[in-house]
Amino acid sequence: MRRVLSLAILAALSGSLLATAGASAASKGAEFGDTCSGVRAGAPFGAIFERSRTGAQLPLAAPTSGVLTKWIAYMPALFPEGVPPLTVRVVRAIGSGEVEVTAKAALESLRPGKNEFETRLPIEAGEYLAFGSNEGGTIACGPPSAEEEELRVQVNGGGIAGGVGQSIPQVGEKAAVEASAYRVPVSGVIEPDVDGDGYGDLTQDGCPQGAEYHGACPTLHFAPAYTVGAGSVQVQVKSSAGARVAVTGKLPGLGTSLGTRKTIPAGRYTTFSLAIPPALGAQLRHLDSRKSLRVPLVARVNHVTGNVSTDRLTVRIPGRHRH
Ligand SMILES: [Ca+2]
Repeated sequence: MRRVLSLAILAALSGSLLATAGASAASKGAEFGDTCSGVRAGAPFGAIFERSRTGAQLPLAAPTSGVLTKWIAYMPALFPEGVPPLTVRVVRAIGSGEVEVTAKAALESLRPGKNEFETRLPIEAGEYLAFGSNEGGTIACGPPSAEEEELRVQVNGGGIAGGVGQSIPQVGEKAAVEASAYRVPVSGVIEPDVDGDGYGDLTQDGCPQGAEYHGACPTLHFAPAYTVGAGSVQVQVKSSAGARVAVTGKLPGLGTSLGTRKTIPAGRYTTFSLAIPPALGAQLRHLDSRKSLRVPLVARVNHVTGNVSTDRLTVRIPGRHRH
């Protein structure tokens, strides 16, 4: 079975285009691809992607690494018959004549006009969206018209195999690419994934500060009451979600700290026992029992950056020197 991918080739991006993509990424993700309207079925490939095109409005390849959160297909007003469900494959160019499929979205039944589909696929800068089906057959915007050719709109794209009965590559597979001049009516939206959990940080990830959570980040609360014993201080902490929590305190001027950590369940106060270190014990023995030492404590969820999953409590530890 012959596998041929048709790839489109991509024009160099100007600095201003890149700057625009970066600015929009801050709020709603960066769009890339081609927004041309599909006009024809039966491009002789099972999947096609655009690599370069003179005058492209958007980057044709993913401008950054992150998560593909949406793909958009611009279909003809008169939708052709016999088009199978379509999807996008994320493809990475290997040299000029081959690609590897790194991810694939779900197959979708398309309708006339603009079609938008939510997805969640890892994507790296420089990868392309190849538009096609599972069984051969796709829709393209068509090669440049004679008029466009006069304006030197050149598309360098790639077609991946796909006559009827030919399979096209699945995730992890490679395919040869055959050059084509088709534009591809597909764009994608990419969001950053700073914590690397596979959820787009702008719209999919409720806790982009930590890879262990993609719902809301846990919130922590100290109980206001605490107990000071001979050798330790007991405080209570609860979390909105099960979490590995560290409670620590700095002792200014003593060059030491106190702290402990444990995994706690959601919604229930759990006791943390903080051993009083020798240096603090020594200081307390010299401190008048009518006075106390203020020790600021902080509770944090492990591996969640910033202050979103923290709480603070200052405990007062009485002196132990009696007259
Ligand atoms: Ca994320």
